[in-house]
Amino acid sequence: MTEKNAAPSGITMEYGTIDSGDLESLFTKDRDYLIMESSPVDGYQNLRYEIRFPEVVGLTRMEITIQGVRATKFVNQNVYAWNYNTATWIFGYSMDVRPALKEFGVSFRGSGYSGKDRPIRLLFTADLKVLDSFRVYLDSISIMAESEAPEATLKDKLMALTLVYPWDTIWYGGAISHLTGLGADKIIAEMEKGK
Ligand SMILES: [Ca+2]
Repeated sequence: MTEKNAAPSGITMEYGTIDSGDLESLFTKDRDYLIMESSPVDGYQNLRYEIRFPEVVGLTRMEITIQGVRATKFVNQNVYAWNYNTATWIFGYSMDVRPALKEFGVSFRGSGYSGKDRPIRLLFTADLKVLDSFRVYLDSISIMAESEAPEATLKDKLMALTLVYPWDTIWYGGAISHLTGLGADKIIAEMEKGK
């Protein structure tokens, strides 16, 4: 299991415009804000944008931290993450954004949220049935990503396994047994090849 922190790598506005700041404004909590303004869509003021993060191979969990959030009107901003397995946006959290600065944490667990050539994609949506536009301020956003260590060597994996199963149990009667769980089939295949 490995953990790493990632900063945003891209932003796309679907509804709304960027008033000031840019992607780099989101890297640190420093009162340098990304400020976005809603656009009118079918009688609503709408803000809909996607923020991407670098791919994390073997991602099993992600904790998203959003700091220094405020809006010029009371508005709920929904957060979704794209799941490549189901090809749908998975709802994560509804952020109750106020004119006063707030902080939010959103988590997603499971597979399908990232992988090789599959950046983490987060979607933020907010709409209000009002005439005048509203603005949303974001100071920083970051992800703590937890993954099954793809770079772990066979030895690392076996060392972890031997904590659960002693060697003589694994090499029971000259054959490999008692190996189950994620990646066990690959380990057995490699061990069989090397014996
Ligand atoms: Ca900032």
